[in-house]
Amino acid sequence: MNIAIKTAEDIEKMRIACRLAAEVLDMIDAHVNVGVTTEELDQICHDYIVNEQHAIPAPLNYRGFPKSICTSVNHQICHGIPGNKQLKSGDIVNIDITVIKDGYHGDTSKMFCVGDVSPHARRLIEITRQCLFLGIEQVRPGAHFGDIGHAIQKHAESNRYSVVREFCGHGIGKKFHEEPHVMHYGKRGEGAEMKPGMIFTIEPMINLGKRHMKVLPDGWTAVTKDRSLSAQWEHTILVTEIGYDILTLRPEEL
Ligand code: EYF
Ligand code: CO
Ligand code: CO
Repeated sequence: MNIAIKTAEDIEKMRIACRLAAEVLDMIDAHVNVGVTTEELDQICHDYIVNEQHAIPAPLNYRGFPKSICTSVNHQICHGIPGNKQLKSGDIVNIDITVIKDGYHGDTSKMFCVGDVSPHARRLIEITRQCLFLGIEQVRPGAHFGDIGHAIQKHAESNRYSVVREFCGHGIGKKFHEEPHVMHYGKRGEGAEMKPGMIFTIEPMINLGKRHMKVLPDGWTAVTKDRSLSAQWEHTILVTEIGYDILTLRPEEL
């Protein structure tokens, strides 16, 4: 496995791309309301990225993906295509943003609650957020990628949830997806060793029911086979000399 060690110049450019991606999530927050369509959210993000940030929405046309953001609602796990269905009270939605600025990618996602969301859905969202941060806390030079997966799987399963296996975090930089594959399940000490200058995403997808998924006939949207709710959060992480830096951290998370 060849995991890139980013140069100081790469890291500075990654910081900018990641900050822009985080700012799109902050901006879209006010628009995620009952009655809005995910297509409208896509258009607002697209215009903001292109016209205000002078950046490029990475998903658009990536491997043929038709939109600028991914919007995954309720039992949709990831890669939901924005469409003309209105959000309704009680929906939970993941918005996943990747921007390209000056040739570098920043990738982050968060969960939004629409109107009155049930306690069991809120609990899934919160445990999934904790899974992300428990994974992030494993990051330091000398740690193994399996440590991340182990921490996430342990927390999800001890709360009687399941971890989606088919999708993983990924190295990121000048390319949207680079080595390594960052699994959200696994054993401590397995996998490559982390080194300062590596940059990758952690993006656990956690289901309220069983872990199994299928892809809808649209060819993109992954959903839970048992139609149980699914949640996901994502950050882009830099391995530093002493630990980690969350490049996509938002002010609300400080
Ligand atoms: C051919 C896509 C390709 N893939 C990954 C392409 O890392 C991501 N989010 O954190 C991520 C986002 C997108 C993405 C947006 C579009 N694609 C999707 C589904 C299947 C597939 O296989
Ligand atoms: Co993403
Ligand atoms: Co990603």
